[in-house]
Amino acid sequence: MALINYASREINCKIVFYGTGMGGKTTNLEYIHKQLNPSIRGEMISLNTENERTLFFDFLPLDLGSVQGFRTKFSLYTVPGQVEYNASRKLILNGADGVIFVADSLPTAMEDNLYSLKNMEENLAEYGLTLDSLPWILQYNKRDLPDALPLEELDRQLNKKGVPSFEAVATEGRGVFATLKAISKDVLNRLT
Ligand SMILES: Nc1nc2c(ncn2[C@@H]2O[C@H](COP(=O)(O)OP(=O)(O)OP(=O)(O)O)[C@@H](O)[C@H]2O)c(=O)[nH]1
Ligand SMILES: [Mg+2]
Repeated sequence: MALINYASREINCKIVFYGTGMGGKTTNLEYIHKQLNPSIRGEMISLNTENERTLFFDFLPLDLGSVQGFRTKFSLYTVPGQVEYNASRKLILNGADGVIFVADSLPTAMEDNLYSLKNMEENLAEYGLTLDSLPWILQYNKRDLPDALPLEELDRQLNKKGVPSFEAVATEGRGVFATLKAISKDVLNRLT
């Protein structure tokens, strides 16, 4: 749940980038960090393995300024996608106000996408949440690759709930802010 402090008129929201290993979650965050003015964003913290895979999480704080008289802050987190780091994924999902599920568009990643989505559902269930009770959206990443699956196929397999979905090329920043804006709007709408 978002933390709303009426005394200091502050709102804190937590957005989590979830999805399979190597799908592009950290790349999304790096792009956001690179593009935003330092007056809006804080420092990005990444805890990596020696080969640049996320070990525990990435974290990027944003200060969006005043929204309807409340100073509005977002904390962006990525989970480690590698299967063996589920304890971390579960911990990071705790208290999430919204999730961007980053799916890898490659045919060879479909099984991993499905596994990760199921894993997210299981981890949410541990907190008494479901895919219907939490705002979440899909990002189909790596659209630049020639063998990327058609959108209809990704939708058919991953979007049984019919949530909003966005195409992206995180390495070039394509679709990154569209995805972030969509989930932010969703999360803020739930508060009002
Ligand atoms: N071609 C292409 N490569 C991408 C894209 N987005 C990310 N990558 C590459 O995919 C690899 C993995 O990206 P990461 O952002 O580290 O993936 P991750 O989801 O954070 O992976 P974990 O931390 O292991 O969960 C990197 O080599 C990226 O450069 C994209 O849109 N297109
Ligand atoms: Mg990562």
